[in-house]
Amino acid sequence: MISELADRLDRAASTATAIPRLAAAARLDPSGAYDVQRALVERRLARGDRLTGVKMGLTSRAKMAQVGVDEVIWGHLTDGMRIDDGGRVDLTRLIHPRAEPEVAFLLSNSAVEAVAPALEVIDSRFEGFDFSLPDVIADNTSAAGYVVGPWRPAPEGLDNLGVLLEVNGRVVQTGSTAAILGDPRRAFDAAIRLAGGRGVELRDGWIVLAGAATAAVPLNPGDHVRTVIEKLGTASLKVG
Ligand code: OOG
Ligand code: MG
Repeated sequence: MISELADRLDRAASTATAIPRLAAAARLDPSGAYDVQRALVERRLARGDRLTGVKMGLTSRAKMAQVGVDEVIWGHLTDGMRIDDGGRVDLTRLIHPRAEPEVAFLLSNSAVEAVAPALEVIDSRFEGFDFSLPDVIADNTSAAGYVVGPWRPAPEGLDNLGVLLEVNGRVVQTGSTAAILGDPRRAFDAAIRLAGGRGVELRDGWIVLAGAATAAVPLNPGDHVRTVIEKLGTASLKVG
């Protein structure tokens, strides 16, 4: 059953076709949903993708409220999801993508080596971007792409930095890194703990996305999306 559910999600992502929710009918609990997520990611790895890190999700109230799920979740990142800073997102390969501002951590010796402003592109494989907790876990927490801006050593306080999300030069969301579990470093610690609890040891060179500080915004053709994070700088993408 795990494998059949992973196949359904894998097909939805690779054909950019939304599917109905699947967790309730399959009686998936969060733990079973992480098994599906693992099987889904393994299909990507079998096609040549490499793991590049993990992402935390629903670490802020703004995100929990937007999707109606209020538990912290995590997913896998692979190199196939990487978008260069300033690079292009191909809308034809996605269903109903959204972008959100993130803080990225670079891992070395189980600790934070550097931080960067980042954008995540999320694209739920479920119709209407509508899901339960086990659905979104099984769907690799809607992961679809990520952009990392310039790395820098972590500044002293990371816990109250202003966050802007701009589309075509207009500010569409504002927030603070304080929205991320009070301090994005807590999301980093949670990533090590939660992934570790499922047998995934974070490796040197991996990145951790802390989870968005604001709600996500839909991507439209021609959009230029940029996040500006106080003290960290900017990361951007273009929608092609
Ligand atoms: C789930 C993924 C949440 C975040 O940063 O909170 C997430 C979703 O919103 O579809 O990536
Ligand atoms: Mg995110």
